[in-house]
Amino acid sequence: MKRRRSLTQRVAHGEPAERVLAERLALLRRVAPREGSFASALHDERVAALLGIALAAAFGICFVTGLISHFIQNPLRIGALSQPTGPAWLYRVTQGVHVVTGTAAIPLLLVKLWAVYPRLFRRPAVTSIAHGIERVLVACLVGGSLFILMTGEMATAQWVPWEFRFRQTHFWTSFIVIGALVAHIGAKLAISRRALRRDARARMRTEDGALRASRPGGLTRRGLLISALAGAGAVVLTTAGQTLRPLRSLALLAPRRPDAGPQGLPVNRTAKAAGVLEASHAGDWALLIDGDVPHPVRLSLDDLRALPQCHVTLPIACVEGWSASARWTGVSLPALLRHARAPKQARVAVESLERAGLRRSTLNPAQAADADTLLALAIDGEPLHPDHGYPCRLIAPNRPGVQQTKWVTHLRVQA
Ligand SMILES: Nc1nc2c(c(=O)[nH]1)N[C@H]1C(S)=C(S)[C@@H](COP(=O)(O)O)O[C@H]1N2
Ligand SMILES: [Mo]
Repeated sequence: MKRRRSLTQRVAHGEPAERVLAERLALLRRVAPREGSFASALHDERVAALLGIALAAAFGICFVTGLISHFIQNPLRIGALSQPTGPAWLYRVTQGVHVVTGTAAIPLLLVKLWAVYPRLFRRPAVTSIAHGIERVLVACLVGGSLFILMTGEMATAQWVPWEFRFRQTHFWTSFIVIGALVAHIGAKLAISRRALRRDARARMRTEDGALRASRPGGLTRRGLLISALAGAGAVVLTTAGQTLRPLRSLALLAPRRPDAGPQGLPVNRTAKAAGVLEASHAGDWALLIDGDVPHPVRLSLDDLRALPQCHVTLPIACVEGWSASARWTGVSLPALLRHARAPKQARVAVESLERAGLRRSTLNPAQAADADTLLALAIDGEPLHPDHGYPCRLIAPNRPGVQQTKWVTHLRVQA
């Protein structure tokens, strides 16, 4: 039997290279998959449309809650308008919902991509300029969604092997994704409507017309849709426990349970890891209040304990999506500022003993003036555990956890 020659051998034997290549391309074209090669009835417009509706809802909620969370953390300063300090629970809710809906979108997106991937093989790939633009937008939508959901998940698990700044990248990519999503919905509206209506009619005619499986006994379209939604529901149930205490025992997928930690509260960074264990327990620890004040003050821990104590119930709400409420006792910040005769409407930089990492955060004038903003000394009447910020930590309404500075030692007033 004659052995088949390789392309290079044939060319070396004098065959024209164009002919050899053209033959090979023709062969590839014959064996390459095309849209029609995927016989499953599950790769279907109605399935794609219904999954699209579920995904658009998840993405929409995730985007809006993400924006609110972003502007709570990074307030827009418009004239004299200051970010409101309430409602106290707002960031907890927006960030909790943001992380849960983003996570639930993952199974929906994967099933949707599986349902539509045969369209990658539709030929011709591009039929007009408008169609070309639509394809590019779909590529942005798919790439952006996969990127934003995967890196978001990794960030909640504190697995950050990249160099870029997560929050900015996450924020800007979300506009690309939502922009491409809106354009995609616009482009597919007519087809989806038709698919949804057509099926309703077909179902009236034949009992099982719309529910047909690709193979007898195989997965039906309804089965696929129910599985995708059940997958998303299972993700919600097994992550929401990181912020909803009653569901905490189900929080299998969540990196945190809201009650696991000293004093019944999770710890993001321990005193040891922050390198402050010694300094926070030193006898000469003091709180310094200075900056733009006529009367800088230095208070020992006993001085702080001797001041009137307030009690507030406020959550620690981490950007990673977990949150937990606690009853805090300490000195209210406006009272401390009055002690130093700080001007009204001042911003206050709150600085930690920690030298690297999250060593300071800033209170805007409204937050600094809010009586519920405390330098907390105790949780549930017990002195703060070293990992929760002993001897004192900031706790203020409607702030992301990263801004609730622990091991505070210095308040710098900025008029
Ligand atoms: N000085 C300092 N304060 C900090 C942190 C930190 O690493 N260093 N972590 C912050 C983050 S990200 C969160 S979510 C909360 C967690 O508070 P907890 O450990 O008392 O629950 O503390 C915040 N305060
Ligand atoms: Mo956090």
